[in-house]
Amino acid sequence: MVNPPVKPRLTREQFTEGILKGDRIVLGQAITLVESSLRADQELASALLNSIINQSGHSIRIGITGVPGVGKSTFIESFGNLLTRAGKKIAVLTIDPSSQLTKGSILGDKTRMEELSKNPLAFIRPSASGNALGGVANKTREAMLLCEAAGYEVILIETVGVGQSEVAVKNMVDFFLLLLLAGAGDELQGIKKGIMEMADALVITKADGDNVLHATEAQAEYRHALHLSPPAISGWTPKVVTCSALERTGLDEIWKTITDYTQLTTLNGFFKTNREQQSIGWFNDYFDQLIKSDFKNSATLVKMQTDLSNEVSLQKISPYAAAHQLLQAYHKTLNATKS
Ligand SMILES: Nc1nc2c(ncn2[C@@H]2O[C@H](COP(=O)(O)OP(=O)(O)OP(=O)(O)O)[C@@H](O)[C@H]2O)c(=O)[nH]1
Ligand SMILES: [Mg+2]
Repeated sequence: MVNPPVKPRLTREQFTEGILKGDRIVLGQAITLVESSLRADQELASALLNSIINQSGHSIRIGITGVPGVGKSTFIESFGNLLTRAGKKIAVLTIDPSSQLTKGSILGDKTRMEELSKNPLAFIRPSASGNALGGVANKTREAMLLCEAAGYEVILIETVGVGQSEVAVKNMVDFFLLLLLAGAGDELQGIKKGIMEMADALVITKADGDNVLHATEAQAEYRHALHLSPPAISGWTPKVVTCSALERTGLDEIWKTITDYTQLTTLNGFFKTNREQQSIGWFNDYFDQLIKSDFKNSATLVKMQTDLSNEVSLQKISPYAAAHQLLQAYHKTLNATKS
C-alpha cells in the first residue's frame, strides 16, 4: 500500500502570519505543534512562540475550576456567549485529566458548548492532560499565548479540581474562579480551605428552580468563611456570587467582578507583577523539565539512578551522598559530550 503523501509542515513564518491574521486552522495546527513531543516540532514551536511573544499577553486570563458536574462547561457556554455578544473574541481551553483514557468528556464538552462551538468569535480547544502535574495540560500556557496572538481577548481555562490542578491553573491565570454547588458541604465537594482562599471569586452554580434558596444560603456561608481569611496580596476582596448557567442569571455580575478586579489590580500594579512572577515561574518550570528530560535521555544515568535507589533503600548509601554521586555522573556525561 502506498502511504498518503505527508502534508508539508508550515514554516515558522507561515505559522506566525496565519496566527497573527487570526486564522483558526493555523492556530489549531500551532497548538498541535506545541503539544508535540517530537524534537523537530519542539524546536519549531520554540521559534514560533518566540516570534509571537510580543503580540501575546493582551487578554484577561480566567481559570475556572470545580468538582466534576458542578457546571463548568455549561457555565462557559453561557458566559462565553454573553461575552461574544458584547463583541469579545474568546478562547476556551479545556483540560480534562480523564480524557487521556476515555476521550469521552471531550465529546461531552462539545455538546455542552453547542452554541459556543459554532460561534465565529469563539475558539474551543480541548486537550488531554498528559502526565503533567495535577492534570493540567503540559502546554496550556503556550496554547494561551498563541490564542492571544491570534487576537483572543478573553481566555477561559476549564479544569476539574483535583487538588494540585487548581494551583497549576492559578499560576497561569489573572483571575481564578471557583465554582461550587449549594447544599454540598465543603468536605463533600473536597474543597480545601486553601483552594477557596486562592479564588478571586466563588460562584454558587445552578441557582435556579428549587435551588435558589439553597444557593443564597450557601452564598452567605461562603461569604462568612472568606471573611475570616487573611487579605490577599492583590488587594482584592474575593466575591461570592450565585448564577444559573441554564437561566443565564448572575453572569453579568461575574463579568463585572472580573473587570473590577482587572481595574483594581492594574491600578495597584499587582496585575503586572503577578504576570511577571508567573513568567519567571514558567521559565524555571521549563528549565527543570528540560534538565530532567536531558538526564533521562541517558540510559546509563537512568540505570545508575535505579541502582542507587536500591542502595538507598538498603541503607548502603545515604540519600544525600547518592544524589551527589548521580550529579557527578551527570556532569561527566556533559563534559564527555563537550569534548
Ligand atoms: N439546573 C441547572 N443545571 C445545570 C446548570 N449548569 C449545569 N447544569 C447541569 O449540571 C450537569 C453538569 O454540567 P457540566 O457543565 O457538564 O459540569 P462540569 O463541571 O463541566 O463537569 P465535568 O466537565 O464533568 O467536570 C449537566 O447535566 C448540566 O445540565 C445550571 O445552571 N442549572
Ligand atoms: Mg466540563
